[in-house]
Amino acid sequence: MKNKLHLLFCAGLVLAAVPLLLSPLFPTRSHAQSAPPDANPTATISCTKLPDGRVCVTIFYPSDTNHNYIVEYRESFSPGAAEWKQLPEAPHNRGLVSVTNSATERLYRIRVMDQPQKGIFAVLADDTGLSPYDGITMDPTVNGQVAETGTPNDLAGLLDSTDGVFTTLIPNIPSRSNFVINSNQLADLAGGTLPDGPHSLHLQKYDEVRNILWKAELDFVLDTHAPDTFIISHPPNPSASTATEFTFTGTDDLTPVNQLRYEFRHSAPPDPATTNWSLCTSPLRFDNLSRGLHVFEVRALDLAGNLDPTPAAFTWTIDTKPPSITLALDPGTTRRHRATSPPQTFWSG
Ligand SMILES: [Ca+2]
Ligand SMILES: [Ca+2]
Repeated sequence: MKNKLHLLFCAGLVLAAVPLLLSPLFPTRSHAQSAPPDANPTATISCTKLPDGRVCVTIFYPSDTNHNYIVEYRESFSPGAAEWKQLPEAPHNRGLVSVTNSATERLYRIRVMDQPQKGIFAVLADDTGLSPYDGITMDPTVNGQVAETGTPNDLAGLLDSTDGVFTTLIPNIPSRSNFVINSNQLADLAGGTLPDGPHSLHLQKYDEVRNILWKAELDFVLDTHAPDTFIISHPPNPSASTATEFTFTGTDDLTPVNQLRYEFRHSAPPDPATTNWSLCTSPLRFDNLSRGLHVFEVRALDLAGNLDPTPAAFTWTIDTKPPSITLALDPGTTRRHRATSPPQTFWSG
């Protein structure tokens, strides 16, 4: 399910995301502060249901640097029933924010700020795999942004803990700048290697007396291990049928079996046009196959986009001729004869 909705709303843009239903928009009174008169933010919101039942909400908003935008949400549609909270993943002019959650309803809004949004922000540089917004990735590289005024000071990080000792990642980072935290730095934070699985990266930016100025948190799931693929059923070999069906499955370290995807390749040499990989599901049926040699390969694909490097394969030959029969001739003598239709009597002197 994927919906895209647009709303033009002076200064304060309110977006409503209702997972599993159409996403209605509820323009409400603007909560905008003193926005410039030419500020008419236009945004789109889309909801995508993930295989595990969660909903990925993606909001595209302006990325111009002449205005400062802030994306906020609250958990209830009822006015005053819940506080607006800022989406920390949404730097003021990044233009895109995506959040994945199990909330049944959420109301989003975009506001134009009259002051630059301050803070530090972090997102995955390349959220690989089925969804570029689900936080499941084979590449843990983090892109970040510092947006504040003041003197440069250290940016420090801590992985998978909130009460440990933060390690300086970037000394004296400028007060308005972008930064990258690569996999080696993350591995250092992890104490040697960054294992597959869920992680929380906590970032802190300090002032000149080492007080914490800003915090940011980025949750992601690292998956660098490819799944395995298994063919469960296949045609006999040789086969007399030009139609057949395969069933197959796979296993992965992190992606549940029912969320694995599969690609297949079927080739019947010497036809090279049939050797592209295509997405498929099990069971997979083939009809009107030609006589001769066939090769079927299937490989699993996990949610992070890792492909099984050793696809499961099955080779078989289709022979549509009736089976040969043996005719008894003279006592003690047999001759092989390939039957035709209808069978003919064969005599030999
Ligand atoms: Ca992903
Ligand atoms: Ca995996």
